[in-house]
Amino acid sequence: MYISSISQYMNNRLDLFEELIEYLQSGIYELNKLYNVTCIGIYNHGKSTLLNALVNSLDDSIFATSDKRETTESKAYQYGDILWTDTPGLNATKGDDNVTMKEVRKSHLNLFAHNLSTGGLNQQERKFLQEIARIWDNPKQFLDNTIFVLNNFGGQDENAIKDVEREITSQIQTIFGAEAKVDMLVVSAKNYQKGKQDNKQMLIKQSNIKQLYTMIQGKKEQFSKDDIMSRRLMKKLDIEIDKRKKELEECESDIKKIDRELINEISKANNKIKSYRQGEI
Ligand SMILES: Nc1nc2c(ncn2[C@@H]2O[C@H](COP(=O)(O)OP(=O)(O)O)[C@@H](O)[C@H]2O)c(=O)[nH]1
Ligand SMILES: [Mg+2]
Repeated sequence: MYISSISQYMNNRLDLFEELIEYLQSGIYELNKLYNVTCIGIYNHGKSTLLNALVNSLDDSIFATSDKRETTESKAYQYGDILWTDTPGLNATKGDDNVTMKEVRKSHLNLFAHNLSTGGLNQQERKFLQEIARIWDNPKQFLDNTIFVLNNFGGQDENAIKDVEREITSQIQTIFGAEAKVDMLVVSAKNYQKGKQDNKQMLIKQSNIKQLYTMIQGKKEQFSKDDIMSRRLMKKLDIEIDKRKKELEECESDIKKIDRELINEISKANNKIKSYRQGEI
């Protein structure tokens, strides 16, 4: 009984270390993984078209676009050294929101696509941001890693654009705090695609897609500098190691218990032998 307990203890110990090694390996995988840019937003606000423009898919062939609800699952596509991910529209269904939330958790940078001609953020968009502000460990970090992309479908005039920008900034600050810094850019993905197809430099320039691309690259470089992922990983590792330590301490206390039981057994056996010698048995 004693020997088998010891071997069980050793096996437990080995299992724990194996788990820890697996965990470290998954961490290394995470560090090596591509920079992930995820596009989120309400259905039909131009998410897929925006991603097509960013990956130079001028005929919308990479990310499905349509007036129908087209994207019901996420789709990821590598272009350059970035993994671009399209998500289902917010609040099309509850399941879609969960898919999107999972993608946002994995992503390094979010593009929050919003159709400018609808005015400020609607209730569904605010609800999604409120949920993030409620459940995120560090909601400010979400904002640092998010660009609000206002899709200018209808060529709104400058004053109307300024009004919407102000309204959205104030809506975001209501949710994330008055000090919250909001990265925002007005773009026209369709104009970019048209400009590229017809070689119209003015359309390309005014579409702001290149500025958005530069902003994304800037965020990416900042990310490598800060090495957020490795800091996140170190924090996770600390927690994991603490957990393992606790489990090992429990094993140790089990071993001590077995020790005490063994000593007890030995002294019982000793007493029996003594009694035997004294002719009591
Ligand atoms: N005029 C115009 N239409 C756009 C623009 N971006 C998207 N659309 C159209 O809006 C509709 C929805 O776009 P889509 O990218 O599928 O939106 P998603 O549901 O958010 O992915 C499609 O018919 C697009 O052609 C744009 O910049 N300008
Ligand atoms: Mg779509």
